[in-house]
Amino acid sequence: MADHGHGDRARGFTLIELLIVITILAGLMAVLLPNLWGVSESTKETTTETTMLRLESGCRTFADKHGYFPPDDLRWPEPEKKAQWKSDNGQNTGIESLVCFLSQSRQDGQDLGDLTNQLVNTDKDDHGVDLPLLKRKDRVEIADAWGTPLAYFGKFGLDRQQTIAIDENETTVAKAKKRDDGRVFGEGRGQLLSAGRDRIFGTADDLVSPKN
Ligand SMILES: [Ca+2]
Ligand SMILES: [Ca+2]
Ligand SMILES: [Ca+2]
Repeated sequence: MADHGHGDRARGFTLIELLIVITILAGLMAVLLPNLWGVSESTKETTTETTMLRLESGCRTFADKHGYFPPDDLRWPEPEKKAQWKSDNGQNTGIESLVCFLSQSRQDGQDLGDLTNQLVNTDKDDHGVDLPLLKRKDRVEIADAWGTPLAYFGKFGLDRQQTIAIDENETTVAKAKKRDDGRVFGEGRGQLLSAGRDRIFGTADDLVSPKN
């Protein structure tokens, strides 16, 4: 009987110890996980903003050379220049157009070839011809760090909503983000917009460039 009682106490003690350990671990996770989550989310924000700044600088280089900002409709504004590529399916057109125009020459734009992880093609379309710098036919767009294609509104397209393909089966609509005074960010230049961590356009976590 005595042994039996001792055994019960030993088992009970082990269970209590186990519970304490579980409680401590749960407490640690509750403290640490949101921090780790927060760090990775802010890293993604930084990555996305860096990409947008780079595209913005590409836009300025392009504008210095051509006298206008890259179009968001895959059409050359100069009537004598005729696009060699196919017309678009109406999805991701703004950002596809930006990639296309920045990729025409290194002097006029930016070689985006090293953005491998961010070059996506969620609407699975193609140009029909190779882009000069990227040397690929698929009509790629640039995604933010959460995998949603960025929206690019050109100078004359800031009041036009765009259809963005989240993936092959889901599309959403993006509108240029407005400042508190009701004017759009990037007025007179153009705007880049990320849907942010919630992957929904038009919510508070959206990232915009330029910031004025
Ligand atoms: Ca498209
Ligand atoms: Ca595409
Ligand atoms: Ca959002």
